[in-house]
Amino acid sequence: MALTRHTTAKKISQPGSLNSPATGYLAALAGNPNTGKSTLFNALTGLKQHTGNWPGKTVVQARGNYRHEGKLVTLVDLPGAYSLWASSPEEEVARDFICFGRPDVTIVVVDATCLERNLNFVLQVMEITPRTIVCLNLIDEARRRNIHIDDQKLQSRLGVPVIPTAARSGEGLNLLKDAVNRVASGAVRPEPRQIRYEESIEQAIEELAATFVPSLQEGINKRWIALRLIGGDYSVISSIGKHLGSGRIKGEGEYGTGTAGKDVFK
Ligand SMILES: Nc1nc2c(ncn2[C@@H]2O[C@H](COP(=O)(O)OP(=O)(O)OP(=O)(O)O)[C@@H](O)[C@H]2O)c(=O)[nH]1
Ligand SMILES: [Mg+2]
Repeated sequence: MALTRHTTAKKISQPGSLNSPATGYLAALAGNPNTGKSTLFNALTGLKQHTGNWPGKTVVQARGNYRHEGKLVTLVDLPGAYSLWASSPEEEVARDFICFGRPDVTIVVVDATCLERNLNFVLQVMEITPRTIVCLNLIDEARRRNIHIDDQKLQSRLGVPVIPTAARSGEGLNLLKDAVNRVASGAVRPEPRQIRYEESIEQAIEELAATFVPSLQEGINKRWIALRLIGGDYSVISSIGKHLGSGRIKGEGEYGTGTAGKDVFK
């Protein structure tokens, strides 16, 4: 029986739906709008997909799966976002999934015809998770326009796998699936190039991160959380509350909806 939009929306909205499937790998597809994420999603998952809304949002979520070398991979097609500052519902969904959904791999789909503009987003994702793969999509269009990209050099500069693809024709998809399995299984451990900020900021990050409660320290990338807080992005506190059940910041009142009653800071 085909899943209807109604039944799947209910299914996706269950608490905990952000988390990894019980078996297999969870992979997120992220990137700027119009880079071919949904084309890639459709090419990889075929008809094995369902859609619904993200809990509490009117933003559409699409999930699907495929098998590669015996492994089931669940793929989540995230809404297009220019940054992870969470300045729109789409960006908030993308940021929260990458940060709190604990994907085994985040595939950042970039447009090979305007790489430079897309790299900003890549760097932001690499700040959250080392389990990042860059999918250099629309490589056919880049070729047509005589744009040559040295993907090996890009890979060594970024420190994460870079896979050229043309999602519309299927070019490169097998290599992409190989890379997903390798990064998800830990056979390949990317070492993304990290942005190092000026010393005073680095020190503030260290001091702030050391004050987080232990449960937060284990759960997510505390450097990234500290950076967001230093930048004045308190929406991240609300997201911690929603996804990790810890929504309060001492002396600042309630920010999140978490019920565990733990503070973010010690
Ligand atoms: N030539 C070429 N066109 C592609 C490729 N991948 C996607 N496209 C086209 O690019 C356009 C955008 O593709 P989408 O898959 O909708 O992009 P998206 O990233 O999901 O867009 P948003 O959901 O709006 O963020 C469509 O017209 C696709 O057919 C590719 O590899 N080569
Ligand atoms: Mg799309």
